Amino acid sequence: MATDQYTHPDYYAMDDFLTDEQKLVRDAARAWVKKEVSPIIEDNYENCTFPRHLLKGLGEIGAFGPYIPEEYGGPGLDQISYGIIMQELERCDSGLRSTASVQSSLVMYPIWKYGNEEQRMKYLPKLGTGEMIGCFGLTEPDHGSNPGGMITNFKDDGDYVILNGAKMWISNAPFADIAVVWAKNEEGRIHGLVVERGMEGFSTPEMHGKHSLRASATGELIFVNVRVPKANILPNKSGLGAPLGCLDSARFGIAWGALGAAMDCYDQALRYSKERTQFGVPIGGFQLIQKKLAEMITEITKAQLLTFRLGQLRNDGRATSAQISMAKRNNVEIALDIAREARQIHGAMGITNEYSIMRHMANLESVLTYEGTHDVHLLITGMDITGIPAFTREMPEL
Ligand code: TGC
Ligand code: FAD
Repeated sequence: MATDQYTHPDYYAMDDFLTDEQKLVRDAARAWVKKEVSPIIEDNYENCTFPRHLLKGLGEIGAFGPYIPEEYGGPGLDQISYGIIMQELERCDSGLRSTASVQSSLVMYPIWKYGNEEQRMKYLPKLGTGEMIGCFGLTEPDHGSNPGGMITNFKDDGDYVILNGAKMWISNAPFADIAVVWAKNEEGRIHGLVVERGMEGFSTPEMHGKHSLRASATGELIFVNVRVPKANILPNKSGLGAPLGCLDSARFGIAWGALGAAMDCYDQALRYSKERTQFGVPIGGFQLIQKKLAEMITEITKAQLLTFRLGQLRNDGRATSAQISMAKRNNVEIALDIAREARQIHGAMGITNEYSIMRHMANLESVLTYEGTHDVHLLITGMDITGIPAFTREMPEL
């Protein structure tokens, strides 16, 4: 990949809204990404490997649990700082952000919010530094958009429970030390359990053949009569609302992150349009190229405003799940549209690994689907404004 020359677009002076601390967080994350990740990410993407040597650095820039309080070893930052870090990571690669958002929102968040003090002290400090890596098992082979139908289950066995079932499409699974797993008890109630690598009957085979998110490791979680100590059950929340609460946090980070990918594509397209000449003039002088660029910056600016306001609401504890869904859905959609337009502006060069655009485009196809598909988020908005859920339909007579 060519040298990373990224400067972020800020057409409406959004920087004026950031505190000095938020700017410092951003600058540290950006400098680290440019120095440590940009030079190697194309190779990892090509070889379909996650750069595990980066885990310690991710911990050092505060990417693992930015909002976890200092008493549990976290940096104690606000939600906007969390969003900014996810944006800087995804500006480089969605897989890099995936690793950080799973660790933060889907592993540290439930242990912090639903765990007891002993569980918090045992896991959070090590997860914060990257010494320990976690994954989150909600999706099953036959239950993706409808996680409430899950069949993974556990039965009582004295001081233990016996866990059986399988999870699929799990980010970080192949190398995770622990998994926060969602499973039903004998009454059919969903609980979160911390399953540790090495427990007998627990395996994490890697999934292969992805054309998207190739620099992120994805795997299965398989449980065959795994004896999990009852002490590993997260005691403070159960029911489907527990994993969905984690998704709120992760989707918030994705809204910021996907916008980062969009900003990177725009930044490259703008630069290229001034450098590349055809018919004796820079292509940026053609009206049709300007239309693409002008529409890109308009969508980016609207998304920046939406996302920043969501950050304020989240900081105040007022962001609703539906508001988060709207931002996740909008920002991934505009990012994909912008990646496609930026690819066109680069002509043939746009399909090469000299530029990150095609990698962003392929990655964003996963982002469009995970953490709630594009259409599920639209239905969440629909339900919020009408009060009528449209997720299920009576099976018609055929
Ligand atoms: P529904 O009846 O609507 O709700 C069940 C209970 O949950 C509550 N609830 C929420 N609580 C907190 N946050 C939310 N966002 C919530 N949404 C709903 C709700 O109030 C209810 O509580 P209670 O007390 O009344 O029982 O549930 P439903 O079965 O009809 O499903 C609704 C639907 C479709 C929106 C939901 O299931 C959904 O969001 N599906 C999408 C599944 C999904 O997003 N999976 C993501 C897996 S993790 C992942 O993709 C990680 S990728 C990570 C990476 O690499 O970055
Ligand atoms: P399905 O639910 O089968 O959906 C198929 C299609 O049907 C979609 O277009 C969907 O929008 C549509 N559809 C479904 N229900 C409805 C409805 N009611 N109305 C209208 N349309 C509907 N999961 C985890 O638990 N942990 C992870 O770490 C994780 N990481 C992932 C990493 C990657 C790279 C990917 C691709 C996925 C990951 N997932 C993870 C899984 C992800 O959350 C699911 O893929 C997602 O929730 C969709 O489920 P599905 O793929 O089974 O699609």
